[in-house]
Amino acid sequence: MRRVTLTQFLIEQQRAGRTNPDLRLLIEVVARAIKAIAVNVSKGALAGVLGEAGTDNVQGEAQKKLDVIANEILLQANEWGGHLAAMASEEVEEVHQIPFDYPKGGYLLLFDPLDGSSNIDVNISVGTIFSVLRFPEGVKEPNEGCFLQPGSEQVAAGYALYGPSTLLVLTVGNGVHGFTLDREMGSFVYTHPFMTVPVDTQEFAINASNARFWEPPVQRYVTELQEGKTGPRGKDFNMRWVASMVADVHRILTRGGIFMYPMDEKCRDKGGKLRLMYEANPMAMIIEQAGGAATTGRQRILDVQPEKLHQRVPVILGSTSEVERVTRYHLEG
Ligand code: FBP
Repeated sequence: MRRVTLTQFLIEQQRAGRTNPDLRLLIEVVARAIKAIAVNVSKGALAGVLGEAGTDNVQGEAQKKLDVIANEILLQANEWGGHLAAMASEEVEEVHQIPFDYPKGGYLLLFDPLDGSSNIDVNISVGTIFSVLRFPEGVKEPNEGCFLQPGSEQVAAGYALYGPSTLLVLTVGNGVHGFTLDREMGSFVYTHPFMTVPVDTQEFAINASNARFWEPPVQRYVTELQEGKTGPRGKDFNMRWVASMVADVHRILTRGGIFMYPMDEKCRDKGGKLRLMYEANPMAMIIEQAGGAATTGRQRILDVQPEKLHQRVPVILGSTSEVERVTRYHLEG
């Protein structure tokens, strides 16, 4: 089979009118940054990049050294790229402005530089998640308000998975496509065309240690899954929880499943656990582009009107039939 690189794939998308030169070049800059992050992640203790950084992020969470390194790599690469008006990162409180002496562009980039931080020091897969929005016309200075667009306004979304192999999974609104990093060539090679989420599944992912905090609809749904053949579902379900959203979502994109980080009494005061703008929205766009569904339990995630850059939301996504069932349980109250 002809090996197609990410660059060739994006040029073909552009020729087909599905993307434009600026967005294509922006995605290539992000992909280059991801390759640099992959090198750091794979070096681990050899490069002294494991462990705590000794600082906290905007969410008040202790930062890992790799959180800071990955964040710096993405900021520096994209500041220089010339395709952005501004950026937003899980690790930075304010909107990150492009230095005055660098060229600016028509897009806004949002990212979680290193997702699954709790798994870094134990060598379990982690990732990077990104989302691209248009910079609103007529606005002079980029500010937080520019970013507060519903997920349905995203023009591109993707994630990198730093696992046994490094993968880049991407959508520009024409299906979901996966690329594997060929370390010898130093290029991402097109290996997973038109990834789709099977409609049905017998696999669910949730942090069961939070069970006592769940709302009744989730209690009911998970209990029925655990009852399996002996219960109303009449079939057995298996559970998986990597605690790296990227790894759990990639499994679902590959073989189906449902991922849940629902509202519960432990995270209610924060509005949920996962962040809307650079975790839930990009993953929801990818899952929907792959034929799946993504809700908060009560609303389609891509329809949520953002109010704050770092706001959190409940997340339920994956195989349509299961997402629709647990959402129905929420709406039945
Ligand atoms: P960050 O690591 O980027 O803060 O992401 C949050 C996250 O690690 C998700 O990747 C994952 O799904 C979830 O938190 C795991 O939560 P828990 O520790 O409750 O299992």
